[in-house]
Amino acid sequence: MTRAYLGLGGNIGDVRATLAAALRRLEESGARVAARSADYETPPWGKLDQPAYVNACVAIDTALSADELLATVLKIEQEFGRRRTEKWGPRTVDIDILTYGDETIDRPGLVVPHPYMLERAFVVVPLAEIAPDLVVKGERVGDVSARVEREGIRRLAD
Ligand code: PH2
Ligand code: MG
Ligand code: MG
Repeated sequence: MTRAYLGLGGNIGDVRATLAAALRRLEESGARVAARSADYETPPWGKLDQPAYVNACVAIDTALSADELLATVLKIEQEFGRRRTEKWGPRTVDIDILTYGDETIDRPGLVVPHPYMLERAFVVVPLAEIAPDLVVKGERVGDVSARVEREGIRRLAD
């Protein structure tokens, strides 16, 4: 079993319902969700003229290999209507593999740890809620979260 952390987000449709349904699908596909952050409303990053996002992070335990996990999350994105058009553009659901055990993977299509995860408040803030002591690239997630610019990020009630 491998512990992996995933970042989820979206900004089209009823994102909170989509995230919940996507996590149920993930559990049917060989991943147990061990911890889930709250949902957070976050300002769009990268491309500003798009709606606010809802983001969350989960810890999963899985026997899937990293490649199998990637194939699974891409399939779930498709099932929930993800259409890849413009980079950083709006989407129904995006599921990113942030870490996979303590593996370092770098090949086309899969880079783990996710290269920008520690720079993005919409990842670090929810991740710190479930894994403050996780160390990524030598940095403790809770420490990174404490210093990250979090203006406009709002934790949503259940
Ligand atoms: N994802 C992006 C681009 N911009 N902004 C926020 N707030 N949240 C995201 O998940 C996000 C984004 C591309 O993956
Ligand atoms: Mg993403
Ligand atoms: Mg993605």
